[in-house]
This record gives sequence, C-alpha cells and structure tokens, in this order.
Amino acid sequence: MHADRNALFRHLWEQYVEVTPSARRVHRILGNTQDSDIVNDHIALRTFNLEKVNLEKLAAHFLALGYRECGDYRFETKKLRARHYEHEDPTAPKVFISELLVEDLSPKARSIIRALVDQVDAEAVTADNFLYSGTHWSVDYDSYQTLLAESEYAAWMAAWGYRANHFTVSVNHLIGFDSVEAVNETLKAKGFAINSSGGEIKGSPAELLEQSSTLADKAEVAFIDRTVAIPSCFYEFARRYPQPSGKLYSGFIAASADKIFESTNAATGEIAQHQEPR
Ligand code: OOG
Ligand code: NI
Repeated sequence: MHADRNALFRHLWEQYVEVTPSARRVHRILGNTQDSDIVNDHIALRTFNLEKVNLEKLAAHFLALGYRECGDYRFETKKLRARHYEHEDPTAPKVFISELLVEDLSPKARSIIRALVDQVDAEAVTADNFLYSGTHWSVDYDSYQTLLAESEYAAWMAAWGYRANHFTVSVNHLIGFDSVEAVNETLKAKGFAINSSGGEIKGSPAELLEQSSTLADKAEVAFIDRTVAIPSCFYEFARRYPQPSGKLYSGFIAASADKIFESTNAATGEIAQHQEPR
C-alpha cells in the first residue's frame, strides 16, 4: 500500500497517459500549461469480483490513505457493482471503483476470467504498485473476442488490467470554460470524439452533476498470438452543483455512470474514425 497519496496519483497518471495520449492534448486545449493546473475530480478503476482481486482489495489501498466508503451503485444490465470513495481533504480526487459480477456471465466467459485471475500472485494485490500494475496474466486474442461478445467491460479488463480507466477534469475549476457543453464543443472542433451514448451530456443541474467524456483512445495490446490496437482509456469532464447546504454534490449518478462505462466501447459508424486532433 502507498503511504503517499500524491505519489499514487502521479504513478496512475503516468501509466494512464502512456496509452491515452489525447489526455495531454486536452490539457493544452483547456488552456493550461501544466498537468497540475487541472483539478482532477475523480479517477475510476475496474476489476472482477473474484475474491483475490475484488473491489474491496482495490479499495483497501485508498482506505489506507484515509479515504472513506461513500456511495454504492448497481448496473444490472452490465452486471456491475460499484462504490465511490472520498477523502476529508477536499483537494483529494474522488475514487470510483467497479467490479464485474463474474458469476452472472456464461460458463465460458467465467472460466476465461477465472484462468486470468488464477495467474495473479495474491501478494501483488497489496503491493504499493498494484493499482497501476496492468495485467498479471497473458491472454490470447480469441479469449478477448469471446469476452468482448458478452461484456465489453470484461474484455477491457482482460486487455488492460489494473490502471486508472479515466481521469476527470473538474469543469468547476476551469478558468476558460464555464460549462460541460463549452468543453465538448471546443474538443469536437479540434477533432476529438465525444461519447454520445445517452446524449453527449449526462445528468443535469437538477441532479447536481453533469458529465461528458471522450471516446477512449486506441493503443496496442500484445495478446499471446498477436498485437492489436484496441480502445484504451478516456478522459471525463464533470461539473458539480451545490447542494442546499452550499457544499458541492460529491456523489455519482448511476444512470449517467451506466453510459460513461461505454466510453471504452469500440466506436461504430460515423464516429469510428477517431481523428488525430490538429
Ligand atoms: C466508470 C464509469 C462511471 C462516472 O463518473 O460515473 C464513471 C468506468 O468506466 O469504469 O466514471
Ligand atoms: Ni467517471
């Protein structure tokens, strides 16, 4: 477990931008010269609900840093469960951790996932670097495709493993942009693809949270039998509104999260061409 929160987030960020080069360009476009000028609202991590690597195992790393357990979420169709974690230090990013309910998948998918998790050394899970350690298994392209047909989340996990699935720009803290819509329009004009599942903006001021996200970049994964470029990680934008107490809402909205998950789906139709921003 890390003793240093800033070091943990720095490692997560470095691993993330390696496969998400658009994140650096987004920073530049949003008018900041340094990564640290952008306030990170939250990160998200994914896992399987198998005992050795389940949500609680990931959460333990944050509890050790003084985070506490907050919201609890269910995604029936996607067969996911999630929790979010907050720190009393308001400058600490929130953390959203989900897990795939493996027992709800087909026997075939289940056995592929069990075989992956069997390759994880239990001691690696509590090591300092676990949350940014990537995969602990090798997987062939056929198994990836089998998982993809049933659960995009399962396939993403098999390919990418332990890493921040996204970072999130706090729109509240941007100087040059006062809305999620303004961020979206600027990025689209520069050639970035915005996830439009459920509308480009998820949530509303009434729900106290508005969110949007890019579609994931593509990066190469070395499967056992071949190397293929597949969706990697994405960038999210969040604007929070004050509660009656005056404090900004700090939770997540399940219906919006359900659509944000789809940011790692392979793009289809017109948006298939993720343009290189100029
Ligand atoms: C997490 C999706 C949910 C949010 O802010 O609601 C989410 C994921 O894609 O792993 O990040
Ligand atoms: Ni998010």
